Amino acid sequence: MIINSLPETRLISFEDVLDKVKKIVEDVKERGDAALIEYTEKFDGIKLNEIRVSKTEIDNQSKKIDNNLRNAIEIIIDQLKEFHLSTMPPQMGGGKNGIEFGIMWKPIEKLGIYVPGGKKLYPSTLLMASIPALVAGVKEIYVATPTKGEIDPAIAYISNRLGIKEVYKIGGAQAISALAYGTTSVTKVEKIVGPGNVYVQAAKYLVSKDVGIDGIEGPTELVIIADDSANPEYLADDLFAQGEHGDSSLLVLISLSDKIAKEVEKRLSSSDRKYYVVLANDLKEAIEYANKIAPEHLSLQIKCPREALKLVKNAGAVTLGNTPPAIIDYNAGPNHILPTNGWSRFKGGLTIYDFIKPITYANSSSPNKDLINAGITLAKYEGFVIHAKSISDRYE
Ligand code: HSO
Ligand code: ZN
Repeated sequence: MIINSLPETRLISFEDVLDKVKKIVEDVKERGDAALIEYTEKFDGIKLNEIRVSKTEIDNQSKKIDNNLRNAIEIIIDQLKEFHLSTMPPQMGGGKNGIEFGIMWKPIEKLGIYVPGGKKLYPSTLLMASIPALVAGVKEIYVATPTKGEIDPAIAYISNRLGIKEVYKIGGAQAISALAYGTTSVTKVEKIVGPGNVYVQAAKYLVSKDVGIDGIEGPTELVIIADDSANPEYLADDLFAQGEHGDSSLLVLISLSDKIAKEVEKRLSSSDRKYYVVLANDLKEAIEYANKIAPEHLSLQIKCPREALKLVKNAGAVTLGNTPPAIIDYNAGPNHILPTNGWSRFKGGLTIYDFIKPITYANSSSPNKDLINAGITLAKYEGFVIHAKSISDRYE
């Protein structure tokens, strides 16, 4: 079905499942492993003897991947590392009025990564979450992923290769609660990142009062801006590609050319899922539409993508010109864990900055007199006389 208007604002709607998820989260928090085993049997149909994947199983499963896949994973690890290393913060700080100030970046200690299972496998998500964390200096990474019995060979290989501390065969809201609060088998972490279905996202929302989360990720979104330099075949491919994630992916083509729009519509018409195809009068208008949607992936398949990039205000990740958006999903370097549901208005995709915290410091033996007095004056105005005294006693 083709809709020739812009999509309505989408809202993350997990209200329907929130009550159910709350019960699961609280049950796991209270009963730990026993609850995890029950929910895994109920929802995943798996009877777990061990929640934690044994070293032997990880070793055996990782041997099952062929050389071709192993080489692919190695090349991608290198590429992702390079991207994240290129974003490391420089030494920051300086001084003014006799005060030395600065920032010390410290990694979080224990990280939980949720790797979705279900109909599709997501070893790429394990790479996308763990590599920036490792580059940031996170020492302990714990992974929860639902299985069909045995752990996926590619996930096992990556876990071994990257030194993941533990992998748990659990999914859904129960896995998020276990990582947030800890159980006998599952280590409690400081932050949980990774995409997942509506139950996983609702659980992340609930535990976010106690642990850090990366955000609430909804279904995949792709907005393409195309002009007559674009190839309709590729445009349709890109839309079909993100449609592989399921029926709720948001797929939009903003076309500057009537001819291109018609060509793409022809290709899309065989499919019964929803596509949005809209015409824009000029590039400025097209970018305005895209900024309004604030998509997860934005693709600029136009003659002058760099110029257009400067006008982009809201997007998770952008691909320029003929670059396929799927390269972000796998092998370009930037993350595929990105803000959805219009959240790119106020946040970006996962980077090393999700795993390091700025700890600020100040140091001075002899600040400037005016600065000392300014502090004392403001403290007294607020009625904090001892604050004022503690400054004046030192420096006056
Ligand atoms: N397009 C998804 C990521 C993904 N695609 C993983 C394939 N595997 C969200 O950016
Ligand atoms: Zn994708």
